[in-house]
Amino acid sequence: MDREVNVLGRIRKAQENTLSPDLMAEARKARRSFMGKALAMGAGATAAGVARAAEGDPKILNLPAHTTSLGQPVATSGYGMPSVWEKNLQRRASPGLTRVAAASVSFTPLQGLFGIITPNGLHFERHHQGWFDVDPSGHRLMVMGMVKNPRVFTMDELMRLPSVSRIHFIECGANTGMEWGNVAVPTVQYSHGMLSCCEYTGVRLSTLLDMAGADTQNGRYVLAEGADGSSMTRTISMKAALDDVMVAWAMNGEMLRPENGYPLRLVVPGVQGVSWVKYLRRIEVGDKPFYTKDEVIHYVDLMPDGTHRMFTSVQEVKSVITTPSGGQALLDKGYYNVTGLAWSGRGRIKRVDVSVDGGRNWRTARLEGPVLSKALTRFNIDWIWDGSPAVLQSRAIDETGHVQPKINQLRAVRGTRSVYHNNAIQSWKVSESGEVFNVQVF
Ligand SMILES: Nc1nc2c(c(=O)[nH]1)N[C@H]1C(S)=C(S)[C@@H](COP(=O)(O)O)O[C@H]1N2
Ligand SMILES: [Mo]
Repeated sequence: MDREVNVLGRIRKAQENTLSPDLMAEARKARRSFMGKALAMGAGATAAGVARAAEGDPKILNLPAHTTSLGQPVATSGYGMPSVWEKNLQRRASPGLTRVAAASVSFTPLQGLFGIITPNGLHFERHHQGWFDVDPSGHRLMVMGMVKNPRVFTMDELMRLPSVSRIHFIECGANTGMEWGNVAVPTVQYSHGMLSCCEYTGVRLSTLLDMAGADTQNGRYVLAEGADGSSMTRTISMKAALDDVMVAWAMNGEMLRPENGYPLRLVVPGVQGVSWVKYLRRIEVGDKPFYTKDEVIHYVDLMPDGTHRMFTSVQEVKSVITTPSGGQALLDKGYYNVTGLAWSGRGRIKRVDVSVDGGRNWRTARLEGPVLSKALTRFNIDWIWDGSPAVLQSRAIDETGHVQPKINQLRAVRGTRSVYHNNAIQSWKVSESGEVFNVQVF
């Protein structure tokens, strides 16, 4: 009996790789002799014997354990985690991109996401000097400068105020920056992954400015400062501050993650990520831009005439195909759902066109709802791949009529010495083998 079971065990293992005719014959033989013995031993042994024999025979229904037994008990983990089968979907840092991991970036795996919302654990991270898990009981937000009544708020005081929830994208001004000169990175995670989109909950900055009696006539600028040692500081306009800027404590239904500014961050819809100050501790109203270190040196664009463009206040219309994208492989000819994301700091996405021949012909993609202002918009389009080489591109147009440019159109205006604010059309080449590569098409 032991011998029979061993034979069955070995065959079953082998079947995980191949089902050679030899092994099939051996399995049938082993099963016949095993069944005979089991019958001879009487009814008691039969059920177990048949079950074991079935495991060895591919023609008998072999039910997986999850259809025949009890599952895990509740609360195996108090905070739910993704399936073990999804463990390769991770934020990733680009090796060698920065010298210090505390002043670096981890990229969102856009190729593995669906819809428009970025799960909190996969939100990209950009720190100028590392992240902290700040104790909310000791955290304060000061509102001062050109205000009648300077105020200091605790978290409890802020969270009593009327709150709003809004879905917006956040994109680092350096997103796609490595692609400015040439093709630099292999996948959409590294080329476009300094991009996320969440539902934020918090109080409108205008509410706080109102409570402090801000001089919104002469105080045309607002400074936001973070509580990390680099005291990240950025100027925004009073116009934006009174419009849709939020002081947020929540992201996708839960408190902010420490990496993303817990317990408080500024949300500046449509504006580059650096203005979304994390660990927000101070708001100052002033009558001119503050010209802090973070705005005169960082995230500036060297223009063709040699001047530096500062205070880029809007992330221009942009899109990217996330599947198929660099590093992926098409398994066979035939139907594919080409999918991607489009966004604009100026408002809603109006239309996305997709080309499969490097920009000669364009078809209009389906926009999936909801199509929200200053949020990611998901697009899909049908494609039958005939097995020949193809170059996939997407081109977004926003409600203000701005059209996503080709890389050479962008270079014509911005020159060749920029890093930041690259919203050019992305090209993915599908080779005959089905492998997908990052390429530049002029
Ligand atoms: N306090 C503070 N705020 C900060 C930063 C920082 O280093 N410190 N980085 C900024 C930059 S450059 C970006 S792109 C965004 C990134 O936000 P995230 O880490 O939540 O993705 O935060 C911004 N706010
Ligand atoms: Mo950034």
